[in-house]
Amino acid sequence: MPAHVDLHNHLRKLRAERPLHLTLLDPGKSDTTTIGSMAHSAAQAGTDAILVGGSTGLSLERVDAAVLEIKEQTHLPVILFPTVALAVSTKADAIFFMSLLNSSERRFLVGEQIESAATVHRSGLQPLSMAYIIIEPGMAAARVGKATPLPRNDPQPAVAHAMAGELFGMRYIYLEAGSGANAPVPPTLIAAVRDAIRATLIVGGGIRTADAAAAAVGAGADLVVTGTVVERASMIKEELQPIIGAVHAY
Ligand code: 1GP
Repeated sequence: MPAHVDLHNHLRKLRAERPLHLTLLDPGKSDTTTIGSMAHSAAQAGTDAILVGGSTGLSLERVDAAVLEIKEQTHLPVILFPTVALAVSTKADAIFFMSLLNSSERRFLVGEQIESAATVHRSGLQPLSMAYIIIEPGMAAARVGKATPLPRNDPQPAVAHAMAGELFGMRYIYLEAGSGANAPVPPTLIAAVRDAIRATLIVGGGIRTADAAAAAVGAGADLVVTGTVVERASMIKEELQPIIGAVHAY
């Protein structure tokens, strides 16, 4: 996507028409060529943007190479979804500049962010401020981020975290069940958070079917993220299309 485009505005305009689907690609799990072909297929299936990130095995070299390859293979916006400052690639269009609100470690609340701030400032990466909130089961994101996942059957803690994120001025709130979760964030929890905030609501983790994607947008998600479904698919375009279709159809 052209460098001068305001991605926040672009997403906002698209969202005014329909919810959005984002594909998460993890350079810690897949090599550069595989990432490129996954991005190509996801673009053909109609995804709206590519997120690049992961919890383990990331280096700047791997993230840079992945971003460049995605840009080679697609015209989609590329947004970094970083865990650590050292993996902040300046080749992307934007960065979810995020705080893991239920982490018990300063490093994931503000430390990595302080470390990467000068790079982000210099880079031309568009910062998209985000409150990252991990819900049970949480998976590697919770383990690596030193977060006790919030309960999935009691919406109140998640609502309070989301409200705090919005009061901080964060424009995006991400409810994360963790990559590979056996169940996604429950629709009742999504709906409770939706009712409490006006910020753009992102939901991901454990969404692998069109029904699950439809349930997330039906409950109020603006953006739905899937990752594992692409990594595991034998025919990415065919398997991703119904999920994206369910998101776009709402
Ligand atoms: C993880 O929410 C994302 O950060 C995606 O999760 O891999 O389970 O789709 P899945």
